[in-house]
Amino acid sequence: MRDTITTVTLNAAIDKTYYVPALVKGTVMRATEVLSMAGGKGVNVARVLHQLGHSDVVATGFAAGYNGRFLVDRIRESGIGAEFVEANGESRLCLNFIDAADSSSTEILEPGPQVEDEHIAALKSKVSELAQRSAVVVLSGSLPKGAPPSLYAELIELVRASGAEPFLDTSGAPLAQALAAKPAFIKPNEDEIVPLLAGQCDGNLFEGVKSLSTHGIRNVVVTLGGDGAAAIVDGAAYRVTIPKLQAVNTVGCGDAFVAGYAYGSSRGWSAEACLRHAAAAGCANALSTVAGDVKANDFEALLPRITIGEWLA
Ligand code: TA6
Repeated sequence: MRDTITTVTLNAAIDKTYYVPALVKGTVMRATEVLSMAGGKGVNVARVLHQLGHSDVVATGFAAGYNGRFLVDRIRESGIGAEFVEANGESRLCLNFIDAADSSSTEILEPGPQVEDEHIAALKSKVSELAQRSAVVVLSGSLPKGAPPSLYAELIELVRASGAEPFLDTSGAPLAQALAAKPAFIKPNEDEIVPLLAGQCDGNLFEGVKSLSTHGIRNVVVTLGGDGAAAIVDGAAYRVTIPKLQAVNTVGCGDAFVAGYAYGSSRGWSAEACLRHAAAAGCANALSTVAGDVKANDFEALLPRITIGEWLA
């Protein structure tokens, strides 16, 4: 029985969240609170898995320079294994400005360091090694400069060859290229899936998701923000409804959703149970001040408020 869940963050970051009284372009604003966390989508997934009670979590990816050392130290301090490949330059900062007036979030995401062929080769062998003891390997986020758009497809093949389930959460060209490698799970939001379906299925979301599912992707979930999610898992269609919430910070909700799903999937749970756990984690993240953070009491209170029904075409 494999207990490890590995997360791969190729473009890890320090996530900085600035709370400002009102965000007004072209003015000087003073932050009332600033929070810094180890981040990037896969790191957030790792943290939430650990908070949900999965003790054997390892985070890998590229880490560079002073920022890379900061984030590896923070990950280890939180009880998560960190086995990053060192790259040149500096890991990036991702900035999130939360406007207290309307709780809206404005993000500025740096492009990240340049990675070279030798780093990519080292990363591939690290992912293969970790996948051999993992139930699930979650691949998340954008690619750093120098990484080919085919990299996720190559990693999916490696993960599958090592006997683990490859989960993928990315967008744009890296997602489009990775679909042919048939990840076990994808979670685009509506904006991310529409370009993938351009010219197909007459823009019909249900038909689009169904076509991805019939092409060998076992778990296709589309997150719909405050409207919950829709999914096709092993051919069965589900509609996930979530409660109305007073969100504090919605950045990282998708990562928490992936963590909840991986938690259930690694335990062999039903699609309904995985979706419920995922949606409760995603909602709980919205109640925290920082990205990729789920408080146990919020999560427990939200679980019974998630409804899983049938998704009707
Ligand atoms: O999902 C939220 C978030 O993880 C932020 O914390 C930030 O680090 C960002 O996404 C990075 O996304 P990207 O797609 O650029 O890798």
